[in-house]
Amino acid sequence: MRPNDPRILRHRRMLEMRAFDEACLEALRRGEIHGELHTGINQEAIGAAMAESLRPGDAVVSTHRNHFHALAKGVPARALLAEILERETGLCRGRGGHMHPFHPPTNFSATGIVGASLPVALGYAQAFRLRGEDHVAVGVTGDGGSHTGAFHETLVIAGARRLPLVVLVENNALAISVGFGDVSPTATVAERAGAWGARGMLVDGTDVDATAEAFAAAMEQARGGGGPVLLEATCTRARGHFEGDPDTYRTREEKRRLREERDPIALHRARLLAEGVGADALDRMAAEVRAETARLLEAVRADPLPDPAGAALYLWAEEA
Ligand SMILES: Cc1ncc(C[n+]2csc(CCOP(=O)(O)OP(=O)(O)O)c2C)c(N)n1
Repeated sequence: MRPNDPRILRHRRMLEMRAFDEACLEALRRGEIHGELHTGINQEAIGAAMAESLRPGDAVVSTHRNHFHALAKGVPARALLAEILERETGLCRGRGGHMHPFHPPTNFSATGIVGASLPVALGYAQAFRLRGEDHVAVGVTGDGGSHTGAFHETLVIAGARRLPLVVLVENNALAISVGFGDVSPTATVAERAGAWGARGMLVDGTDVDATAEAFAAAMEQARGGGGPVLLEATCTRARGHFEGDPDTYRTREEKRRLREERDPIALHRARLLAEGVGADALDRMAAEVRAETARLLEAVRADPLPDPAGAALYLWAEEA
């Protein structure tokens, strides 16, 4: 197994993302995270695929389920985890928490307001155009967000101006408890793209190889001046909408089936094994990633919490 083999790197990235969210779950259980936590478990293939085609100057604006997109954009894992654990060493000094990580050096941000990531990404795309830069803005949303007015307004402007924007829809078929099929007028989100003069693409977001290829093609088109792309990646959500969601709108059997049949890491592992990669080598890599993430969590735990006396800091921009 060559560690620089792109197939192995993809696999490792997925393992790192899952281990990251498992570390968040552990921290939540120990009372180290307050407020809501939305994990991306079972959606790792999309984040890992994004990481390959994003460049430093590109922008990513994500959602409440943002950890993997941040890691894909190159946001430092330590400062991200520290933000989630509300530490002074976090991206926003512990004031933003898991739904509001901001990292200007990598042009990464997120919002907990459904659909609101997209106009912000549009703003990045317009700025890149005005400055004559060949960067691409990626706005991420879930399928629920694809029904919002902001989604439509963003694509109207991006289509009319041929802006360098990729709208990435992570379609896990649920918006909290609402099934995609119960509320969507179309069978897919991607097929709506023509209405905005965008290219529509649909990919199986549990297949990391196919998703990496699709995301690369979307980025290439947007970067090359070909106008916006609406890329829909289908996937499944293994856990409740947030930690604490009783998740009674799905049967146990259905959840078991999703975990067993649509886990992107298990699917990719099976493909690598079939291609001749050794099981031992993959197990070693998984153990290594788990150990690295455990060390990361330990390090973040030792970081200080914000001083309550500073609660009113950073609320207003200072005059220059
Ligand atoms: C404007 C707005 N309306 C409602 C909510 C409450 N809310 C949070 S997440 C969510 C569902 C989002 O579903 P989807 O976009 O499919 O993303 P997923 O959670 O499946 O990743 C809702 C309704 C919100 N955060 N913002």
